[in-house]
Formats: sequence, C-alpha cells, structure tokens
Amino acid sequence: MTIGIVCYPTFGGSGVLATELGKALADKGHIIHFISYQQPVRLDAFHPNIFYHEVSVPTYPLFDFPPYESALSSCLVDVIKNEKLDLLHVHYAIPHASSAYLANQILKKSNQNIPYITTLHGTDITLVGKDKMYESVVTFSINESDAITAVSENLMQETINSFDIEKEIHVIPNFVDIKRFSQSNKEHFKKMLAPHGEKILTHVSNFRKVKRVEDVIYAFDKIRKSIPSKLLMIGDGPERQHMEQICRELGTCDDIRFLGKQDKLEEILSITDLFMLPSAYESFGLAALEAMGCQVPVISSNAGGIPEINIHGVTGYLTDVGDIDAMVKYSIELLSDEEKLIQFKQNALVQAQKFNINNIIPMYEKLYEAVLNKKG
Ligand code: GMT
Repeated sequence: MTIGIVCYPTFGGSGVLATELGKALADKGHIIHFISYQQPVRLDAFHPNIFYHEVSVPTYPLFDFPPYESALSSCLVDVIKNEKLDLLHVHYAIPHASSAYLANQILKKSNQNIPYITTLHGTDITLVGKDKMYESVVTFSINESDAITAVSENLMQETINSFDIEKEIHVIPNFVDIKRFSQSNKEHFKKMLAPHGEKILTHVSNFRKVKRVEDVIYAFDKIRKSIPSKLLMIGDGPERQHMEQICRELGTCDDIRFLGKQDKLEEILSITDLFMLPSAYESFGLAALEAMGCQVPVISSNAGGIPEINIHGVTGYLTDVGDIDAMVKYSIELLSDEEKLIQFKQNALVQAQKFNINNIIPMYEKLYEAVLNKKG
C-alpha cells in the first residue's frame, strides 16, 4: 500500500507513535509519505520506502494567523495526486482530520476517492477538542473519517462520552519497539550520574501542566531522604523553568539533572530504576510503556488509560492524581526491596511485550485493508 501519514513532528506521543508506525510499515514493504510542517523527530534515518513532504505556510501581512489547515489540505491534494496514495492516516484530530476531509472533497471533484483514517491520541479529545471553538469541526471530521481509532479503551469511552460519534471506534493500542527499547548495559553511564550507587528515578514528558511534573519533584524530595537517589528529568516545555525554581527552593538541585530533549532515551531508561508519571490525564502513557520495555517499573497516577498498561502491584503502582504521599510510599517500598524490584522489572518487560510493535502493526494493516475493500 502507499500510505500518507499526517502527524505533528514534535516530541509529543502522537508524533512519535505516527512516525514509528510509518517506519514499521515501510520495513514491511509499504510506501510511506509523511506530511508535516517539520521533519518528525523520530524520522532520523534514510529508508528507501519513506518520503517526507513539508507543509509550508506562506505568510502575508493580512494574516495574523497563517492558515495552516488550508496549506495542509492543498499539500495533501498535491501528494495524493502525484504520489498516488491509497489512503491517508491522520494522527491527532485537530486540524489533521478536517484537512483530510477537505482534501478528500477537493479530489472527489476529479472523481478520486481517497479514504482517511483518524487516530485519536488524547488531548485532541479530552482537552482541546472539547473547546466550543473546535467541537463542531472535530465531531464532523471524525464522523466523516472512513475509520476511527483510539489508542486506549479509556480514550474510546471519553470520545463517545464527549462527542456525538456515529461510527465504531476501533481501539488499537500504542506500541513499543522492544528491539530498540530494551535494557542494555550502560554501567559506565550510570556511574557518572550516580557515583555512589544511588537509585535512579526518571521522568519523561513535554512539561505541560497536564503532566503534573511538580508532583515528581515533591515526591523525589521525600524519597531521597530515605533512599539515596538521583532524578533525571527528560524533555522540555512550558513548566520547566518553574520546576527548576522548585528544585532551588527545596535545595534538591544537586540530586536532579534536567537533561532536556533526548534522542537516545533507551540508554537513559537502561540505567533507570523507577519511572514517574503522575499525569492528571493520559490517554495511554507511551513514555511509561517505553520505560517498561527497558525493564523499568512505573509509579503513575491512575488517570485515563494508564491502568491499561501499568498494573498495580505487578509492573509498578498506581496512585490517585496528586497523591504525593502514596507516590513516596510506593517508591520507597519498591526501591528498598531489591528482590521485589527485580521481580517488578521482569514484570514490566513481560507487560511491555504485549504491546510489542509486531503485535500491533498488523491491526493497522487489517484496518487499512478493510477500508480499501469497502471503498471498492
Ligand atoms: O501527552 C502529551 O501532551 C502529548 C500527546 C500528543 O498528542 O502527542 O500525547 C497523547 O498521545 C500519546 C500517544 O498516543 C499518549 O501516549 C499520551 O497519553 C497522550 N497524552 C495525553 O492524553 C495527555
């Protein structure tokens, strides 16, 4: 198949997932055309079956807000026509689903019918999409999709509860490439960051409010008083400065490293003992799954779809959102019991394997085939 994938290019989970999906499909022989406003961050190596088309948004003094949605639709029409795409797969409803709809309508005028599949990722439904200023367009363009997928049961349910959806939503969970996200020996690296054998805790996110990054810092401040430990903060975003400020106030700066955006996440996860994800909401929590692939147990909130991957008392622990004391209690319990920690690490890997890329990609392929067969 020749497939167009539309996604955000940034470090966010939806862009990461879309890029990994395209790469895996290309490995299986499909021809993949990525369409975005920047080269997706995980699209970092040449592949003969992968192409990238950049959407440029011409500006004009009249435009306070350059119309990305129109530019994307025109770009889609162009790519679909010239590259002879069989279908489009758009990730994140806003504005990708409505741009796909518009491209589809334009092409119908020349008797071309290009089906589009919309994958819902989370905030496009739970936060932004619900906004009155977006809701009707989001509902319409989701309903017009030839197929809809959601990355967790929870997100599927949230979508049904919040929008007037007229079609079936297929749940296709996110995945991890265990070949890449697996534990490797990085002892020298661990010694550099934790020279006295301290435990290493890690948080990875885009540092937005919804991630409750401050809970990680406050919890760590208490944990390190019982367990000698270091905290690695990976990623960047609007809350970062505030987090550094909190560290200074708590006097924890010596034990916390803000490492910014990192490409070789699997190396950092390989030296991690515990992954922290206290989000107010996660449709899935891809970062936690990648950690589990590297045998890292997870202390997370029980919000959204997280319980579908992190199993309480098996692969880590779940706490109510904002319950820092529970995060501290469970972290200390696990980090101070070596036997339990080893068991949880193994359990985390077993759980991650259920979401291994090889198990999930065929679900997308099956859906593509069904959509194309229906189109006739
Ligand atoms: O979490 C973010 O803020 C980024 C966001 C995105 O759209 O890139 O992530 C969402 O999609 C990921 C991939 O499907 C999920 O793993 C995240 O849980 C989800 N984030 C939220 O629901 C807050």
